[in-house]
Amino acid sequence: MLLINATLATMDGSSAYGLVEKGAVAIRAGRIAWAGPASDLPGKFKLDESLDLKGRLVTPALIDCHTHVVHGGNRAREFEMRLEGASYEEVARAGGGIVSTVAATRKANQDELLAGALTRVDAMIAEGVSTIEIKSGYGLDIENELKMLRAAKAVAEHRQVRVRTSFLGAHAVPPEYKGRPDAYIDEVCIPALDVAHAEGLVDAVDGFCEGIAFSPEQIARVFDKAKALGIPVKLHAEQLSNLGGAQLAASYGALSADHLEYANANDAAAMAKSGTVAVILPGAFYTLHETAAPPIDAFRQNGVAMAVATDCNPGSSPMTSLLLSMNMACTLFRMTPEEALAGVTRNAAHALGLDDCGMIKTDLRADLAVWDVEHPAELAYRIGFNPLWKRIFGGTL
Ligand code: DI6
Ligand code: FE
Repeated sequence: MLLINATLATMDGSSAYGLVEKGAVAIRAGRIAWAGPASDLPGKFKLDESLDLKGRLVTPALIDCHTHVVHGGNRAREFEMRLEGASYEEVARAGGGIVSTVAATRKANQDELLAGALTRVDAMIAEGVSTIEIKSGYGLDIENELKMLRAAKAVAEHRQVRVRTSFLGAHAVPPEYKGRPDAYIDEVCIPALDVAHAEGLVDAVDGFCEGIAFSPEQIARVFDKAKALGIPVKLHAEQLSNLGGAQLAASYGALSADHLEYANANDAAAMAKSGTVAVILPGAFYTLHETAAPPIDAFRQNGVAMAVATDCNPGSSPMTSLLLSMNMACTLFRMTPEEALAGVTRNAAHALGLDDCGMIKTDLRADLAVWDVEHPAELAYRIGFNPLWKRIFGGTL
């Protein structure tokens, strides 16, 4: 297939948006065979079946690199409580919060979890998303963590989408281990990781390093296990306070550290050294009425790549719109529209350890989004509007 009469935002880092006016993209066998100005198109591609985009914008398909899209139930009641004055931490300590989603997730069977996730995944696909990271972390026992990961993998069998799974056994202490986080890590989390890995269910290992969750020492034990199994790590770090999670993640060469509202310039420097991507999650900042913004300037100055994701979860970010995340990243954190688009394409791919997507470039997967807009800044600029015209997944419209 040959796309002609297109504006391309290749996001290849060569110039602003990697913008190409009057561009063409040749697609063969699910890959990008050629992309550039139509005037430079090699003759052999001119014979391909062509699709006239009438000037529409083509970007890499979007990548949501941080989601909890598989979960049971919802937390609308907690939303009300927080509006009545309770804080996120107070709700969590009162047995609500993550633990209430754990109860609902344990109750659901794998098919029910899948069906719930698909409704949210469909909303993401409708906005041009081709790759979704999905975490476990609401099962918190071996069987239920496996059930979540199997449901996550099954998403890719039911929809035209790629899934990368992260094992998040160290998300919260379940009620049966209340007050015994170390025992939970040793008796449940690490053995669950072993079993899930043996079943091929784990692409990365994640954790929640926070006062209401796990300490850096406890996370380090899980990361040591991941390292022994050869699995890359990432971490929810400095979301509600600074416990040193970003530094810990960097010391393990983590793919990403995520949230980072309470991170500082030293954390940014450590992340730059280890090539750890900063995943910015404005949906959680917004939902929790957070006032501390992630240190975007420090990430910029240190050359830390920034990704943007929905954090789609029932508690702190009940959001499926990656386009809205981009808008929030700009308006709330003053990221540029170009940084926001890089954050859901090239840098989101990095955050998942993927090198075959996230840009429009020869040999990469032909995962593309075609938008009814004139300029790529429009994608982050609009609020609650979806200008997707068509999505191309693995070369298929
Ligand atoms: N940080 C978050 O924002 C989510 N998990 C995490 O570690 C929230 C999960 C939830 O509230 O259910
Ligand atoms: Fe999260």
